[in-house]
Amino acid sequence: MTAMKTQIPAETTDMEAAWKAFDQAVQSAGRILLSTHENPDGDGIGAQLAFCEHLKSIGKECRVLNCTDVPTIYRFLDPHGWLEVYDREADEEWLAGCDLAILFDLGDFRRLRAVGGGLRRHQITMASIDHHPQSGFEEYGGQLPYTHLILNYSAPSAGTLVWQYLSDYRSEPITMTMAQALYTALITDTGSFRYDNTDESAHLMAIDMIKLGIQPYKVHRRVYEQRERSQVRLLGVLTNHLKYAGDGRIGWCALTQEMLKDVQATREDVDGFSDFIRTIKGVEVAALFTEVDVGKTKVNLRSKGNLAINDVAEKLGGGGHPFASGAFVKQPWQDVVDILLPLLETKVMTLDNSLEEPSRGG
Ligand SMILES: [Mn+2]
Repeated sequence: MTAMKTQIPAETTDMEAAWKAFDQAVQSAGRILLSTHENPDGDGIGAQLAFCEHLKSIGKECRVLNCTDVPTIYRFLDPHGWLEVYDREADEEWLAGCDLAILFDLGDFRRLRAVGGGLRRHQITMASIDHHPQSGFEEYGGQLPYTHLILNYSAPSAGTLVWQYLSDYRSEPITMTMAQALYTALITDTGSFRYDNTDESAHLMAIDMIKLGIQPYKVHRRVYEQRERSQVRLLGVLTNHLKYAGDGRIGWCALTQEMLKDVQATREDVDGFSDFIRTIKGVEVAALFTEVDVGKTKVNLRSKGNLAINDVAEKLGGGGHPFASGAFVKQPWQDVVDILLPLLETKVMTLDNSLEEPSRGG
């Protein structure tokens, strides 16, 4: 359950050279696979779809294969049905013939699941475009398996990196559908410009997307005003079972399979709940435990920004951003709570009674 410690690679120092080499790899490839992490979010999906459209427009054979399906709220970004779930039997041959795989927003290599296995089996050349601390590459002897690494921890989203690439290397203008996908990547990863990763580049990108014709309110409505009733019912369960620890500086909740079933909710409905707990006054750290199956627990951690919590996620075999991280643990949720809460309590003890700052998501 403890993650093997490998050396955390430094971010790309010479971005210009890295993009140039990456572009050459793209230009010389015929068949390209795009993928992102399991349970993909708006950033991974938006980055993939914009890039896929770009590749198709320059005549590349390209498919988007993810190890798990896409949340329904992001379907509107994919009018052509490009997002596919990888099926080893049906897709193995196609994957084996790829010249390049481009991975977005991945963080942990293991989060490619079956797709990662396929890339490994066929030794496909890989490029990673990311803004997460890197982990999960122990199987590669502690070396990142990417031939091309575009890693910038301060990029607000992986979509931002894609925008930078397309702005510099695409000869045609970015299209409306690409802009809409990229804008979705940006707003979902910055909490609509609220998290501490929101910087000048985030707003400059938004301006560019608006100039390209997107209407921000329309995207926001599609992403944030399509809540399933099952999610609203589950929110009721969450608020009823919310607990506090560490003098109110920790807000936490465990959602069991039974609770989900009671309100006919799914795992997808849990999205954003840890961010919600973080918004509570006095709460510095939010922890959400979801029993995804018997003996399997998903942990989401959020921090208001005064305490890094990704080290705690790493202790559970996960990882992420300093203020937004998580882990998937093969233990009953009660055990995970028993392990994690004391760690968080020790952590919040180190805080003095002052600061209150905004925070980030990933
Ligand atoms: Mn991201």
